[in-house]
Amino acid sequence: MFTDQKIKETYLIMGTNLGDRPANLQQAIVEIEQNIGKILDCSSVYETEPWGVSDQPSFYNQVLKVATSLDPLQLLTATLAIENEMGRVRTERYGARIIDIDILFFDDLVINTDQLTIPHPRITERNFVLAPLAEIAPDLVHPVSHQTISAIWGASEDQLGVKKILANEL
Ligand code: PH2
Ligand code: MG
Ligand code: MG
Repeated sequence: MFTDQKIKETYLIMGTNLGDRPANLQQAIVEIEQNIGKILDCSSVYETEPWGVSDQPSFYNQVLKVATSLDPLQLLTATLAIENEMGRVRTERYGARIIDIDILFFDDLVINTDQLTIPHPRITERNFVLAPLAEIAPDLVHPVSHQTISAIWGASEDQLGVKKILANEL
């Protein structure tokens, strides 16, 4: 009944650019609620220009705030299991995928191991992360740079486009 397993707040980003992108996000949300924890908040869906490898379809990206009792490695394992279960096949780095689920933050923890880097090391370079994250967590303080997300988003030098998709367009 009582456990000392504290509930943590984690921010995840989902990305998809193959198949039925809205359906892929919906399925991932169901899997996350079943396997990771309660979704406390979610951003709008954004259609975003592909970062890293430009010759591929545009992405749909969405950020979730999730309450979880998993530890960081268990969370990583759970996200990879959902990706596999949804049929993700890994080809080239930054290439097209049915679903990608990345850990952005885990409370204010800082981890640097071979398996896992938290906060995600490329948040600051990516409008496709910053736009949805700033929508739901503008005042969140990055535990390494100590800047708020809205300040980081305001200073972003990424040129790639991000467009909020209205609910009736999904
Ligand atoms: N994910 C990548 C590489 N490039 N570009 C966009 N717009 N959105 C993504 O989710 C994305 C990307 C690797 O994970
Ligand atoms: Mg990724
Ligand atoms: Mg990933």
